[in-house]
This record gives sequence, structure tokens and C-alpha cells, in this order.
Amino acid sequence: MAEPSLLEPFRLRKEDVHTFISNSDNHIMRKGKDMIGFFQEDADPDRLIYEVFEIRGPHSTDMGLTIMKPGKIGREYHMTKGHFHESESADEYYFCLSGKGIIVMQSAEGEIRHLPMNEGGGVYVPSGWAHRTINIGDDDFMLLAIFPKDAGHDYGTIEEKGFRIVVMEVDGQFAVMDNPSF
Ligand code: M6P
Ligand code: ZN
Repeated sequence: MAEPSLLEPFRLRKEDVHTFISNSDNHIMRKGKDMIGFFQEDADPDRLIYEVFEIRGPHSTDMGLTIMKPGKIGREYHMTKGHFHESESADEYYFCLSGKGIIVMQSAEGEIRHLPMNEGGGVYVPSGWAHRTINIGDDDFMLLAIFPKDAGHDYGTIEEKGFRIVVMEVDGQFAVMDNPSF
């Protein structure tokens, strides 16, 4: 396993995400072909939906910067896969650096919440809640996430069933609707 990076104090604004990116330890790209079954319709396999840049902190937390392209697959907005954490105790903090999004959270018992995420705002994701972000704007949606090192990603449940709600474009506006395939 790679040594954790030793970090200097740094500031992160939408203007200087390149500094975060050039210091990242891991880069994940999710294209249409990586997200088969997540949207109601399948995306063009080569379409870039989002990227994640990760920085492993030297102590108890890691960071992830998600940059999501604007766009829709059919009428459904670009979104992350979404995941539960493997660790039952792992919670997470999300901060929106730019763009216009929605975070959907769902507990193991099926309780559901959706909250807007706009520049300058943040959200707390309690342990035990699955989470997905959705870009409902016309520009890149940029999000900084901070999570415990042992959080882990459990994609299986969401890949199989999705969330109880989907976010679609209806008459030029976003609408939160029941997921017909849940
Ligand atoms: C945030 C964090 C990351 C996560 C990323 C993309 O940056 O929660 O841990 O990987 O969003 O989400 P997903 O893993 O569901 O594709
Ligand atoms: Zn998470």
C-alpha cells in the first residue's frame, strides 16, 4: 500500500481545484459504460459522467473531490453511483464548491431525504445512510467529501435496487419522483 501523502496547509476554492487534483493519490473516471444499470436508460458508453480525485490524509480521514459534468440520460440527470459505507460507524461531510446539485440519502430502513447542494453549502451524511449526488445545473458540479479512512464503499445494494427516488427533468425543471424500479 502507498505511503499516505504528507500535507501542507491548503485552501480549496473552485478556482484552485487543480492544486487538489495535482496532489491527488487516486483518480476515478465514471463513464456511461461504468454505470450500466444505474440510470433508467443506458448512457453512451464513452460519455464522461463524473470524476473523483482522492487525497489520502496522513491520519484518520481521506478526502474526495467529485467533479460531475452537466447533462441527462434520457430525462434523468447525471448522478454518482451512490453507496453505503462498509463501516457501520462511518459518517461523511460534503461541501459544495460550485454548481447546483441535490444529495439523496437513504437509511437501511428505507427512510429517504433529499437536500439541495449549492456553492458554499454543506451536508452531513450520518453513518448508515446511503448517499448519491445529482447535478441538476448547467455547469460542472464540484463537491469536496471528507470521510473516515475505514469508511469503504458498498455499492451492491444501490446497484441492485437503486434509491427509492429518482431526479428527472420535467417541463424544464427538476422533479423528485418515486423510482419505478425500486
Ligand atoms: C464523494 C465521496 C467519495 C465517492 C464519490 C463518488 O467524493 O463520497 O467517497 O467515491 O463522492 O461517489 P460514488 O463512490 O458513489 O461513485
Ligand atoms: Zn461515502
